[in-house]
Amino acid sequence: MKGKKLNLMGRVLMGVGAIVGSADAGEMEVYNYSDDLINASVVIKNIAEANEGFDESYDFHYNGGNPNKLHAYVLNNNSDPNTLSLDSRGFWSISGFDVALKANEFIASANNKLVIHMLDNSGYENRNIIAYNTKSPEIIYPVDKTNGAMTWIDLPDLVNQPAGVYDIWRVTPERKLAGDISGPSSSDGKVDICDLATLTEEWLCRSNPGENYFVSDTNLDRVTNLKDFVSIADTWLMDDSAPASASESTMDALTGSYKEALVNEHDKKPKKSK
Ligand SMILES: [Ca+2]
Ligand SMILES: [Ca+2]
Repeated sequence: MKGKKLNLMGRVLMGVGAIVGSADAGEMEVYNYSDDLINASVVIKNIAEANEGFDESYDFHYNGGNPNKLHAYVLNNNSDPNTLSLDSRGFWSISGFDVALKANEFIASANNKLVIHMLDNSGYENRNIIAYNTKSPEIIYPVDKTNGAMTWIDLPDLVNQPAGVYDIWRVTPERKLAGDISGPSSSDGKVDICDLATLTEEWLCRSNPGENYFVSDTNLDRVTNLKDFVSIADTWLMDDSAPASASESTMDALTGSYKEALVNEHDKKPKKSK
């Protein structure tokens, strides 16, 4: 019962946070940049009310009139793909924006950079913004979250580049702590009973492609289950402002015993019934 009360309070706080924060959404502009050519860019935002997929209110399709040799847009898997020049997600969303870099026509020679301009970092307090080329996701580029900062990533020169998409970069506002799913707006930098309560409330909930993810779906597989519990367990009692290693011990015991219990469940010999 106590857990349920906490849970409801958490949801109310989240709702209030969403309303308060609706005018303060994070915003970045991502440039397909070259010193040698006119540049192209796309805007990506997190807005409290926005949907995971395309929504009329917050997303805009590319108008088709781009005269530039370079183009950048967000791939949209929900509607009219390849054309979003502004893509928005809910404040709480941790799903990545796939930015396509495209040559509109043959390019004989030009240098090339990906530039991420932080226009408004509000709402990203407990996030790390990262970027990577989907061809080499193991190489992570941290994005400078300072308001007005520009993160420059050198790309190979374009040489005899045919027209078409030549790279797809993913820009993701990931949580600093994987289990930090609840807080006043989307998260609060701590992993505690409130996060566990949200997980409990959404346990085994599923979402469909194009719909918003449940906030507790930490690995974006569209179901809240043991894998998401592990995200909370692995970051239990951690605090952004505290050294990461200082708070692991308490939950280690719980995680350990929980995992052990699961293993034992498999290995357990059936008890004899009288
Ligand atoms: Ca939290
Ligand atoms: Ca999940």
